Amino acid sequence: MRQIGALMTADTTLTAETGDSWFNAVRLTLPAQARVELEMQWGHIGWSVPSAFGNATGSPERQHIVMVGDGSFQLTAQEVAQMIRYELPVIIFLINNRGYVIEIKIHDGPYNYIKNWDYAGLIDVFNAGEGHGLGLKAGTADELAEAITKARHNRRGPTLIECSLDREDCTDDLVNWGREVGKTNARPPVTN
Ligand SMILES: Cc1ncc(C[n+]2csc(CCOP(=O)(O)OP(=O)(O)O)c2C)c(N)n1
Ligand SMILES: [Mg+2]
Repeated sequence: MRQIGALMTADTTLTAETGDSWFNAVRLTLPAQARVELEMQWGHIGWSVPSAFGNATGSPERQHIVMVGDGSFQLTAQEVAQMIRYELPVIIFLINNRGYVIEIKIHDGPYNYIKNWDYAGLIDVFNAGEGHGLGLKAGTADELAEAITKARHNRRGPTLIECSLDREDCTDDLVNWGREVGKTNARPPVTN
């Protein structure tokens, strides 16, 4: 988050997906005029990538950044192909923590552990030999810094940086919020 925060300028728009990306994004200290798009009201997953695509089409003068979890990404992954088609230099931080971590913190169960994908590898599938999308992997802070430098130079298409995180490596805000939501959900139904 320190490295993503350092990318934020007056000309940056960050779109943060439902999941721990929410809690991380709201803790950023932002420069004036920087924009952050969150969709906390409905919280439907899969929103961030197509939303950033539309936003990048409408305001190409801004640098668009996305933070999206692995689970959310699987719903609308194909929209990255649109960014390739329209040569939009969106930087996508794909937070791969191997599952629906926000849901694990509310109510755990086997349905929270999804099939892993080669998210960075997907970009070449979408390029199909003729696009300028870039897929990179980062497992350490140094690898992330290197990937961000490459992303900033890739101006003719999106760059997806797959960031590998431990499942337990989430914000304390998520842990506390999840505990409270879990308690509320567990209330017995009111009977008359
Ligand atoms: C359309 C839709 N389906 C299911 C949900 C329930 N849901 C909320 S968050 C979430 C998982 C998000 O996982 P991920 O994107 O990997 O985020 P993280 O692991 O960072 O929490 C799910 C399934 C939802 N909000 N919207
Ligand atoms: Mg996840």
